[in-house]
Amino acid sequence: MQQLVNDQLNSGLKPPSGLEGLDSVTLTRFVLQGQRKHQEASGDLTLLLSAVQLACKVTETCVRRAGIAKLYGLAGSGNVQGEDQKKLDVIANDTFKVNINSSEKCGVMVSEEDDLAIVCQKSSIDGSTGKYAIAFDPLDGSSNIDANVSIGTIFSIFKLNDPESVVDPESAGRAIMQPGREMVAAGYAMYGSATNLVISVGNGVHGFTLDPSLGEFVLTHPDIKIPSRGKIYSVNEGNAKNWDKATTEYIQSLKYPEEGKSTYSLRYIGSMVADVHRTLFYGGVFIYPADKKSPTGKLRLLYEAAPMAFLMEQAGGKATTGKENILDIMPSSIHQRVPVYMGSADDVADFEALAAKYA
Ligand code: AHM
Ligand code: MG
Repeated sequence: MQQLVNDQLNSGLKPPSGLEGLDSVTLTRFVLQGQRKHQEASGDLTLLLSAVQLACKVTETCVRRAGIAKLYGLAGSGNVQGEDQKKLDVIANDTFKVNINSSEKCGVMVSEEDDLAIVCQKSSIDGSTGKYAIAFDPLDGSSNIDANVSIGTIFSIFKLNDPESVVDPESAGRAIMQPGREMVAAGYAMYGSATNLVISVGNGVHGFTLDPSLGEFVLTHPDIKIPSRGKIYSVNEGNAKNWDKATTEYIQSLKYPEEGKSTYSLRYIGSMVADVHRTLFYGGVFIYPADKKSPTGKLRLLYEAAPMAFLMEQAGGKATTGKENILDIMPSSIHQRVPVYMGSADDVADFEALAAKYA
């Protein structure tokens, strides 16, 4: 073993041939190495991402033990959206809030589960406010929890323009309301058959898988690129009677294509994280439209639509509301909902052409 370590050191830290598997790129190493390339970087984003990473690991442990520890079912409270909160929703929310707050690198938090924006604790060293803001959905797809279907966490991180102006929930909310294009990092964790953490800090999209034996996220999918066209569409088709003309005609065109073209397959899990994850890897479109019952759609801009749009664009895909690029929207409230059409660039472009026709 000592010889192996010596060989590794002597070869400039490259693992000896045949032993490359020993050289896992962990998320921590990946982020630290990325930060070292920026001389001016203070390491604050690295520390914040490390808090997010830890919260994902704690949440995944709770998800895996949920059946045994009796964590399925309702917590007996409702959230800001008027939805029942599951026990795991509440645990995940507390986990993310506590870990992010303790990092002292974040001035503002917005959670799907909390009505108001949260002002984070100031630095215990110099009393300054953390320079980042984070919006997160701690446990997305919670209607799937009890059936043991994949669920996840989604987050977006922004830089605060004026951290010291954050004094109360109102100023905190104003400070985080920035267009998605201003995001410095976005990602999601998926608690599925394996746990993945897919992240972008604006230099492509990189996928990590939790190695349960190490307790570390290991780089397994560097530089993910979405195919320019796919063969799958993903939408809750049960709402079809309430769709607008562009959505109806678009889905019809996938099911009844012109002569010589193949039909698309339908896949819909009902967990955005899982549906978007599959779309990133296989291509196609994920859609949650506005409809007659939900005129602005269901998914929330700051912690669902925008971070996933950021990842899509970083992977070479597109994301639109049908009227505008999701990353260009200036939020008007922290829990704002928007229609979502995202995925392979050519597929989304086909929908945009129909949206323009009916505009
Ligand atoms: P949630 O944040 O309350 O879990 O709701 C968001 C979820 C998304 O994960 C998913 O894409 C969508 O709701 C599914 O909604 P529906 O059941 O209406 O198809
Ligand atoms: Mg959600």
